[in-house]
Amino acid sequence: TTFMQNNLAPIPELYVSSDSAQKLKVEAADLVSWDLTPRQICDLELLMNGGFSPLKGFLSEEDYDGVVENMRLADGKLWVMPITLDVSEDFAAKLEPGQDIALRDQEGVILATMTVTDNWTPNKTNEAEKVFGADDQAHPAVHYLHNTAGAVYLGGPITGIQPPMHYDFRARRDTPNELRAYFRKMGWRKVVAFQTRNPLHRAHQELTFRAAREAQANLLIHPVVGMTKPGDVDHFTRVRCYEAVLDKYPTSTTSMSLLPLAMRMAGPREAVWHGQIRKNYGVTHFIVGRDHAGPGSNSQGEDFYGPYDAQDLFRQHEEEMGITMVPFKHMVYVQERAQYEPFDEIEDRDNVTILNISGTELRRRLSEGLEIPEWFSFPEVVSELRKTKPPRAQQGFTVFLTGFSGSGKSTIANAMMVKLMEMGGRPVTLLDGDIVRKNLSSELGFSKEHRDLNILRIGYVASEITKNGGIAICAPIAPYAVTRRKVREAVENYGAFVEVHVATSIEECERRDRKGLYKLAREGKIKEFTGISDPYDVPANPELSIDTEGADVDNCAHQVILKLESMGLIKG
Ligand code: PPS
Repeated sequence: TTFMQNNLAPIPELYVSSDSAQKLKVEAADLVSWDLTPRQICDLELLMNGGFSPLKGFLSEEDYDGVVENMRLADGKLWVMPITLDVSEDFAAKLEPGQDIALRDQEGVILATMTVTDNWTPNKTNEAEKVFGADDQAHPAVHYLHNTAGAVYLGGPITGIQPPMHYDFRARRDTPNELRAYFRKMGWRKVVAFQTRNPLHRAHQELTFRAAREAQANLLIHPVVGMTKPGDVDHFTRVRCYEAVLDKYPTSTTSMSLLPLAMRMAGPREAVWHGQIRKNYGVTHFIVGRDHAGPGSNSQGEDFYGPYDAQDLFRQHEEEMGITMVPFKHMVYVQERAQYEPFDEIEDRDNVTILNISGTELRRRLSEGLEIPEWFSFPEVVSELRKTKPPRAQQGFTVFLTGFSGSGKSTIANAMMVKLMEMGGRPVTLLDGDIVRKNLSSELGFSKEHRDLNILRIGYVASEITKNGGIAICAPIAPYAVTRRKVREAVENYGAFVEVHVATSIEECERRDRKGLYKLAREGKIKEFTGISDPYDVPANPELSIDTEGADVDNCAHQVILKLESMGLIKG
């Protein structure tokens, strides 16, 4: 099979001709419409452009049963992944058999119409067990199946109107027919594809180049940019990394194209699915590694699949798929020879130093700003990755001061802001209670509902500042613990949240009464006054609690700065 060459004739797509597309789009505006989820948009794109050939639409119930149980469509053709249009029960209930519906993207643009021939409630437990190996929600696709996917599946043929719009890396995106045309034009009769959802390092570059050389083929780096495993490096960063690595291959041997696939992390079935998709893209050879498209460990802490299950299942179906598997070679760096070698080909293993950095170790080094050696990766790749994961002392964070009116929050916040600006490096924004109430929340009063709205707005702004690498200092009363918790969660998506309780007692605040408000509150002239006639939940676990009585402002601000230093957020 290694002598296989590609058949580069065009593959059928599901789009109508451009003349009819305009007409169909107008007619489709009257149909009941379904707003596609991000995953469904990915699936639809590959259905329409032929990437999922031989599928002609979302699976019918009969095809679905065949795929789940035997990895075959009702007509006997190999297909391993259920490509289903999951919808809500309410939406499904209002459809007649055979009804046409419009499929819209998230902006409401009609991408396709679908004739709904099938409408059924799947057995999700069975699907999880048969397709993903276990009904265990530690598997991201099983989690998706139970928590995100609708209860009902619709099946039926698709009529494509237009592909989903992509504004990023347009020159790097190809349909199967565009890639086939490219291979034809370049005279590439044998092409090895490398599937990836991770940044490429030197070992990958070596193994892919070797795989191509051994198959006497050209190389296609074919990374997934649709949906990958939650927590992966974002595709914008990855594509910049891939572009840097592309320059390391001899010119005109290697190309790269982005695949808008929504991965399921289904291991063996996923590998076969990937192979069938690549075949549709005009590829002849496909690299399958150890634990290909593995989802990580299950809720018992064990791997979902055996390390070579994917290779085994692929090998069983290789002939039928018409694409040759190239088993991934485990490449390691041999220090004495200063080069990468396949581990199983090293004969003097005991006499040389073999170096390797695991994925976990790489993430640790990135997050702590430690050295990543040149033998491991390319400087351009490391520098891109460092930008997404700057060391803590360069990441954004939020300091959230909470306490009674007159407790000293604003004074401490102002002193801190100046100290942080003196240090430099990151922009600092002060979201003081008064500033916010003037600029963001001018229509709000002091009811529970209004206070919550006010704090959630502050939290949103602080989380955006944190996301973009700035420092947000917030200084509202924020009397409700539940609301403070929501702000913490919003911020912690992007960086550290440092809750500081300015713990001046209500008696001391009232004694100081700097704005004369406590007097008015006692007289009943201000209603719902925190600490007098309105509640304050004392923070249970703040990062820091400051006693302002007997300490000057400078010292209070310094306490916060020391805390930030001990958390690694600023350099001492
Ligand atoms: S909250 O609860 O977090 O939304 O409050 P905040 O936005 O920080 O606003 C508090 C400031 O508003 C003044 N003020 C009152 N505070 C508490 N309760 C009542 N009823 C009230 N009415 C007006 C008061 O000056 C607070 O300012 P600070 O800076 O905290 O002293």
